[in-house]
Amino acid sequence: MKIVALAGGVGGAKLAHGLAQVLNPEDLTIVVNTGDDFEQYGLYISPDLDTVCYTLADLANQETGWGHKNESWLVMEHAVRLGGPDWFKLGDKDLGTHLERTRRLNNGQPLSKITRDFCKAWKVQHTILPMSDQPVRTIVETVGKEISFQEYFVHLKCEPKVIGFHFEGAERAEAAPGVVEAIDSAEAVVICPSNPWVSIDPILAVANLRSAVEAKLTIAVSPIIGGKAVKGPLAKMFTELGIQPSALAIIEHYQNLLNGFVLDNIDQDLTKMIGIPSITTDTLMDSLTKRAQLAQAMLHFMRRLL
Ligand code: GDP
Ligand code: FO1
Repeated sequence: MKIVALAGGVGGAKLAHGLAQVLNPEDLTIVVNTGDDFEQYGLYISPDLDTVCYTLADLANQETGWGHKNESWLVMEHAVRLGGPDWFKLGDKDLGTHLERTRRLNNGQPLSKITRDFCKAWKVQHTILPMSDQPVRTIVETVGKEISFQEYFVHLKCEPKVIGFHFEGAERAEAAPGVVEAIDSAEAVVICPSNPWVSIDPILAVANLRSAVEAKLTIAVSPIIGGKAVKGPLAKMFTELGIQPSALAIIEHYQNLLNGFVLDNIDQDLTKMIGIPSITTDTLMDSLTKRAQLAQAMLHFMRRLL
């Protein structure tokens, strides 16, 4: 069964990893949010792309949820001692990724090609693509101020109250080479349990990507379990936007895009209020086995819907 998964960082990478355990390389393409990308120390950083690639390469730092495993911090320590910014931590191994990616970008290579080359070097067999080769930047709208994504998320620790989001450059951006082709030839699209506001919406803001998804059977997994986010500011964002955080709010968010929905066993009571086919299962991916089990349950569900 050919699948395209749309993914952000932490939640997206976990399900993408599960899907990679149960699908052959030619049957899975993971399209990753690049709205979080920014420059620090003159280097191009693509956090979600790196989280997904490192996770599938078994190089991810499990403790932080971002960055490279077995990390050391010598370069950053020296730079900070000289007055460099310290709020965004770049480990030594991770810096190697950013250095080489920035070098290639400066030589005119597109992000999608660089990602393909890096995945080959990391022996990642499934296809990982950035949503676009053109810049799309998530801007967080807060009272009286618009804030760039990493400034909001990492520097300000998600403290400002959000009133909305927009995605600079999305109207001009096109899906990266291979993205629309992968969606067109897939049997289904999986929206990973990523943050809908700042991980999935930037992907869907790329017009030709969204219209390709609209033509497909599309299934989402709820990133909200029992009214709470597993990690990160998602529940806080919903509340600040005047919406009660719940799995139902996720369905509402994706409106007419979904043909099926996966929610946690804990939220069993909500299923009678869902107007589309749904399954409940254990969606908390706190082990490698549980990532694969959730992916397998989704495949069964999607086969039933096709
Ligand atoms: P980010 O870009 O690093 O913020 O990562 P994502 O947007 O991909 O994922 C963040 C979302 O993943 C949060 O809203 C979490 O609630 C959700 N999440 C993280 N781990 C899990 C999990 O094991 N199961 C489910 N259902 N959601 C998860
Ligand atoms: N998140 C943090 O909360 N603090 C950091 O210092 C930090 C560094 C970092 C370095 C590389 C990378 O790829 C990601 C990093 N993140 C850090 C993750 C952060 O960028 C966000 O979790 C994502 O953008 C949200 O998807």
